[in-house]
Amino acid sequence: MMWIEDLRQTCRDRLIGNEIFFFSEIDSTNREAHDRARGGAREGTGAREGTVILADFQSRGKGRRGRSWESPPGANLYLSIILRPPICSSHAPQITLLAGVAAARALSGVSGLECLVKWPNDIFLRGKKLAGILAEMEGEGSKVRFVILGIGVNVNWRREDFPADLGVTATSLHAESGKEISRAAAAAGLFRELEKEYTAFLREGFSARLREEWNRLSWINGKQVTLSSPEGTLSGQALGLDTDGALLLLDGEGKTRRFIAGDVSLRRMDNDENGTQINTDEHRF
Ligand code: BT5
Repeated sequence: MMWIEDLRQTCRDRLIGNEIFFFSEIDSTNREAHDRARGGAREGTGAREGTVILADFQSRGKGRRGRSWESPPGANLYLSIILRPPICSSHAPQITLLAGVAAARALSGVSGLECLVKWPNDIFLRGKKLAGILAEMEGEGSKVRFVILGIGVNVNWRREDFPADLGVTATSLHAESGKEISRAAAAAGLFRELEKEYTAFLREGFSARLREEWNRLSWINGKQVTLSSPEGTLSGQALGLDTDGALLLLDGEGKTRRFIAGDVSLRRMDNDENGTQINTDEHRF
């Protein structure tokens, strides 16, 4: 496909996208990236950092917790990036947050529309899900061996082609702008912003600047949300990120509560600006 060649040209001197493996059809780019990151016994250490697996169609696109990602051909971006950050496993979830900031910025840039982050792994546009992030880590002791950063973006998906169950909750750049958007340009912008945030993260860790940027782009800050975690559910006002990336919530008694690693889910019961009700989203940080 032509657009892959354009993308390869744009990214050939960069860290992210230096090597791009393209599949017209695959089960899941995260699965493929995982296998390549591990490498076979004979290949030694596995694929290098920044390697991208990109597909036109996924037959078993993955969401979190066994959920699936709708991945029709010819319209969208499904990609996975191999990262090898020298960090503690406990900090790996911060990569989802930095990727959210990078993706929101890149997708706003390419579409001219306001794309926002929703804790911990969604990109929202006009109150609907535009993109999802699935970061899967493999550890070695307490350190990260590699992270597979998977991102699915609805780019040129026509609204009339959405499956019925996503009709209300999902959107695409085309559905909101009415314009065909170049997948090569969207991917190139995404890789550029990701590389910027990722290299800053390697230098500075999860910095105050990154946290403020996330908060500025947050779709939920200031809103009433309900979070479900293994300890139960809690409704409150989303205050934004704590210094480590945990979500802060102001409960009914005026106490600030932290939500961090483990099985945290988020449920929104109030109506968003468009009057759509979204009450079954689940999230794990
Ligand atoms: C996510 O999961 O949002 C992570 C999605 C990651 C997909 C990428 S594509 C490239 C890479 N390779 C993979 O195999 N996966 C990654 P989660 O937060 O669990 O959300 C999943 C839920 O989003 C589903 O249960 C649906 O409700 C909804 N959904 C499914 N497909 C969608 C789509 N194309 N657009 C918007 N929402 C969708």
